[in-house]
Amino acid sequence: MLPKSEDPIKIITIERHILEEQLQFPDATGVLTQLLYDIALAGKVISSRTSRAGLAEILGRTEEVNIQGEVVQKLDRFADLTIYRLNDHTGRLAVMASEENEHPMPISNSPGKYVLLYDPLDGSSNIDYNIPIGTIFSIYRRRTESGPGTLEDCLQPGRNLVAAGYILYGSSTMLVYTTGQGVHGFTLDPSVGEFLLSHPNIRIPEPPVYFSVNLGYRMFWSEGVKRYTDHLQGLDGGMKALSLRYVGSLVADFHRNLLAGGVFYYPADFKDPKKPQGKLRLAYEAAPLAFIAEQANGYASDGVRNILDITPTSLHQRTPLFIGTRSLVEKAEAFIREYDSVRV
Ligand code: AHM
Ligand code: MG
Repeated sequence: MLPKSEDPIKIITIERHILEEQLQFPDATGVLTQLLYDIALAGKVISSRTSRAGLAEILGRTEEVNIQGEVVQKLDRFADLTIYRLNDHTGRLAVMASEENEHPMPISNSPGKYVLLYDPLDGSSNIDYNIPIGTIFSIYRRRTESGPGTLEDCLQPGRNLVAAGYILYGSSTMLVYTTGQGVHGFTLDPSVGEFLLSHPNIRIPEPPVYFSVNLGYRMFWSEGVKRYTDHLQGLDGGMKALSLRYVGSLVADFHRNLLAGGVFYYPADFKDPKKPQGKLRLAYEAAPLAFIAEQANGYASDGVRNILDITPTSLHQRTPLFIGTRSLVEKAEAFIREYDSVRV
């Protein structure tokens, strides 16, 4: 028996949380709720596999090269198929698209009203080294009226997002999501197989602590980005130096800065002088995290514009990305405005 003065601990499962959020919308049909359950389930399945990634039957590469020109890891393929198969028959989606597939995957069998874009296993170059990796997901309403969804349904600005989130496979597995009602984080309790609310109403704290960037590529950056980096390091005397953290898994780097305060950036670079571009993809990496950042009082930009205002023109379009504490992202925009005549 609990002593009278002590409140019982309130255990909120992800199912309960999503359902309670749904109750705030009297017109809600429950379809989005079910879709989020399905994604949480996919997260549990992928988590159970990633936690065994060191085992011989899983670790290693397939022979395939994906649309990005990268060797597909077996776990990438597993995560991609898991999400697809858990969602292709439910009647909730019109179309899906993922980093691992060149074209959208329309749902022909009783298509539904939502669109799911996902990066099944982001940071997969880290798989072999036991470094956290993540799944990123975005949900839109379809634009087309009926029938299987199309590319047009997938190419929407982040501003239209209905829900977005990520699952981080780290020292524990966490699912963080928003439906535009704040950002909420859940930790998977592996003993019961449930995501439990552990981080309600996440807001990026002040003052910021970290900056996260691949400093090894400094030589390829624009003048504005170099000077911005000097600024964050306290080299121009404009601010106290931030601490540097970068693991090379976007979800992990973003998550740390969401909880601690800071900025992650992957700028345009001039490795190919004729074609400056970032590495990260607008539709299924930058936009969903931008929605989460904004809901947590942060901001995301491509250096010039709000990421959420950009309409992708192709599924795998890349974008520079600056994301995290609002004041730090706005500072990046200011440096780029001042020093970069060329739009990067
Ligand atoms: P991926 O989608 O192929 O895994 O690549 C994206 C990853 C991000 O998670 C991470 O931020 C970035 O690539 C790291 O790139 P780099 O190794 O150039 O620093
Ligand atoms: Mg990725």
